[in-house]
Amino acid sequence: MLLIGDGSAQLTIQEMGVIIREKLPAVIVLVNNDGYTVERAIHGPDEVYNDIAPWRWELVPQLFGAAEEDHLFRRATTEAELLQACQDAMENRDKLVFIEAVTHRDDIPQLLEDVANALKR
Ligand SMILES: Cc1ncc(C[n+]2csc(CCOP(=O)(O)OP(=O)(O)O)c2C)c(N)n1
Ligand SMILES: [Mg+2]
Repeated sequence: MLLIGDGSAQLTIQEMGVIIREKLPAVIVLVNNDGYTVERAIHGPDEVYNDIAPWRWELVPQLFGAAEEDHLFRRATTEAELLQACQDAMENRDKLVFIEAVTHRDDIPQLLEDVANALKR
């Protein structure tokens, strides 16, 4: 089970090829918040260096060789869709399940906001 950001995933995505080659029944939850949100919170909320290319995540398992019947892709933009995607993952334990959880660009936890404000001070 992997929980990963969209920015981090763009640096490490080739490991999905290993997951597919080894037929690992992984569940990957990718938080798509359109870039380096933790960095935006710390410095440069609208600077281009915190932007990333918008990838077509639904195509990525195929790119790395996953057969149609061996993987499941779900995009969740609401809590209900995320819960459904998790349900689908539980019912497909033999497959690679790739969930794109879409959140707002600037949706951050209170703790991160507090830390960022302390750093700015
Ligand atoms: C190899 C490498 N490059 C750069 C960084 C600096 N860095 C730390 S967090 C981060 C952004 C992470 O973005 P994302 O994975 O999308 O997470 P988010 O904060 O958006 O949830 C970057 C670039 C790093 N830790 N490692
Ligand atoms: Mg991100």
